[in-house]
Amino acid sequence: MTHALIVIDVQNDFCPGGALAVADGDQIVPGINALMGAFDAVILTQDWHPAGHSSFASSHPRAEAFSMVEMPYGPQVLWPDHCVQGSTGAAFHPGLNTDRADLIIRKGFRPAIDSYSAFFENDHQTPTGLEGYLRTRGVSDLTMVGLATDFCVQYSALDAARLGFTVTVREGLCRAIDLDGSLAAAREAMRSQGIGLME
Ligand code: VGL
Ligand code: ZN
Repeated sequence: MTHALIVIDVQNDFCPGGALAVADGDQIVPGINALMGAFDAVILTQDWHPAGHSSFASSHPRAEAFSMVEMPYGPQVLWPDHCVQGSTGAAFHPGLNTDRADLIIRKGFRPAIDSYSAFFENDHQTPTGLEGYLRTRGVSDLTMVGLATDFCVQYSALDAARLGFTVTVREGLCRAIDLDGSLAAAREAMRSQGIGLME
């Protein structure tokens, strides 16, 4: 059994003071660092949007942040500008141990489509390449931690389970945005797909 730790989007913009701050997002950093040594592989994801990305409310006239729009690929939340390529907000939290990472996978870099999942963009079809990387390394089991539980962690975990990986989400090492009950919905969706939810 080969077990990888997938650390989702532990970036400045998702931590207190950032553009799309998740409450207590920074609190998970020491626990994630401490966990890294127990895995055969450590992979970090990095939300990485060009300026003017279509998921930014600022790219849509009169749209408010956290409202919904219909995109060609389905419904999409509009976010404050965040994780712009090369910005301080897009950098990893300075406390995160990035030296231990075997792979850093960036996502959300195509202007017209968002990518919550580490595996597929929000059309659920365009691959990021992570599946091939994991399979060619013989990885069967994934543990996921990071930000945010109800968006990028959930989408990554659901795609991984659908692809046949055995998936555990360590909820104590995740934090949620929780828009309109999205955390409860995410927990239910993950549980129903056989994803292990652990503290
Ligand atoms: C995320 C919203 C927009 C996340 C990324 O990492 O959960 N959420 N971009
Ligand atoms: Zn994003």
